Amino acid sequence: AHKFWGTQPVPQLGDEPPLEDGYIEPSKPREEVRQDAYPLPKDFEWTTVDIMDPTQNKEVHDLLSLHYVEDANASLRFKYSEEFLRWALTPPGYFKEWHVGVRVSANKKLVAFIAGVPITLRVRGKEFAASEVNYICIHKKLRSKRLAPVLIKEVTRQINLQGIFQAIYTAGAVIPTPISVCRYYHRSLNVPKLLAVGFTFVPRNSTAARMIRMNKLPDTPTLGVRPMEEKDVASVADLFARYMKRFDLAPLMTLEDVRHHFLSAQGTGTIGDGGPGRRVGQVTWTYVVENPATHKISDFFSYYYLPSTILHSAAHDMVEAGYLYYYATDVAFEDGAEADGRLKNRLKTLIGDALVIANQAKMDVFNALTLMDNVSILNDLKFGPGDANLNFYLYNWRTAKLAGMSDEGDVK
Ligand code: YNC
Ligand code: MG
Repeated sequence: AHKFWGTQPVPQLGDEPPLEDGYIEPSKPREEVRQDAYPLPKDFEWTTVDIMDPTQNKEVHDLLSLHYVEDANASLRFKYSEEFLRWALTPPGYFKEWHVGVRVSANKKLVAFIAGVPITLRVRGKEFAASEVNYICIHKKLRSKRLAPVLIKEVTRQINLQGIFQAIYTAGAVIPTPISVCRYYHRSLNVPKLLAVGFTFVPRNSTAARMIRMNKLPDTPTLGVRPMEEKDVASVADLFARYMKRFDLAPLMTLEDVRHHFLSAQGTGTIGDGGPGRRVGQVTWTYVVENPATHKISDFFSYYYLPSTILHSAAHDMVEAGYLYYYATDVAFEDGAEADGRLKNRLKTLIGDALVIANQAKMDVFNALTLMDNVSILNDLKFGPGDANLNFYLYNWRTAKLAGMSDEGDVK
């Protein structure tokens, strides 16, 4: 049934769980990787997108703004900012050649895109260099013409040319074969606006006033959090590495990676310059708790700002959304902290503070997936389940289904 995915080195539906983790196809020396680009339909040509060039950055932004992911009812569409795309596509060691575009030959209009970035993964006990592939987008007028497989093969070729033969990717679409399925959860912040645009509804047994009261947040965080600074990079990197050992699938980050992912997209100027609680061009909010005695970072959280365009509401044109990114706490390493609920309580306070900071930055809603330790705190922090799932995939790597991220129906 999957004309393309049936040909790719991914576990096929119905495959037995593997006896041992590892690649599906062996890596090839560079000279054995296909050297010429895959053919495109006539009238189209490949382009390497230079995301650091403001004009090309805006071309990708504009393509995605009109043609990227929508929710099931086509009422919202992700609107990645130019700053977000520049940040997401330029981690340390990125390759420009992995940012693959398709243009109309006649007028050079950008009509399709796909991107990879380098990442180091640990899956269970094994660590390997991989790529993270995202942002596949085809202009609506060019859909269902089997262009997606060509884009995927071309980005794979570019990645292979750099000696990388594994990838991780996520999608709402179900294809062969998810290693895990997560559900989106939403925490309302700006209840009147979410009601006005139909993102949430007043249940029969409630009122708008009661919903506003229920979702009200304190004005100030509970823990002494402050924005992460350059001096925190080593301490955050160490805490992050230790905390991520809790999970079967995690990225490994160098100091440069930590600086990029948590510090480099905090915008310019001081908080407030970009509107309440925001710097100009701010994409991520990373906050830390510093131990006053040791000056080590005991906790941190990070979230990113990804608005969506509202496709048919007269009242508002955007939903301002924060997405929970990574976090960690030292409490996880205290004896018995998981068993006696101390870890859960600390995470509730820490992510509760993320909600306060996101509310100050005028986010309308705060989103999280059922991964990491999120499931333990989502209900208490008044997140509710959404309609959408996010499927996780590995390319050319076998491993059994991952526990730790909740499967459908398994969400507590
Ligand atoms: C998808 N999202 O099954 P079969 S998430 C992967 N990811 O192939 P056509 C997808 N494959 O089943 P269209 C996919 N969606 O026949 C569809 N497919 O084997 C498969 N939407 O191609 C599909 N962005 O060109 C089928 O479909 C084949 O014109 C059909 O294009 C699809 O970025 C798409 O949702 C998604 O722009 C581009 O609908 C288009 O419909 C679109 O006829 C709106 O394609 C935007 C959107 C998806 C966001 C994402 C993750 C991408 C992962 C790609 C796979 C990477 C593999 C790893 C590379 C290895 C590197 C190494 C080493
Ligand atoms: Mg197509």
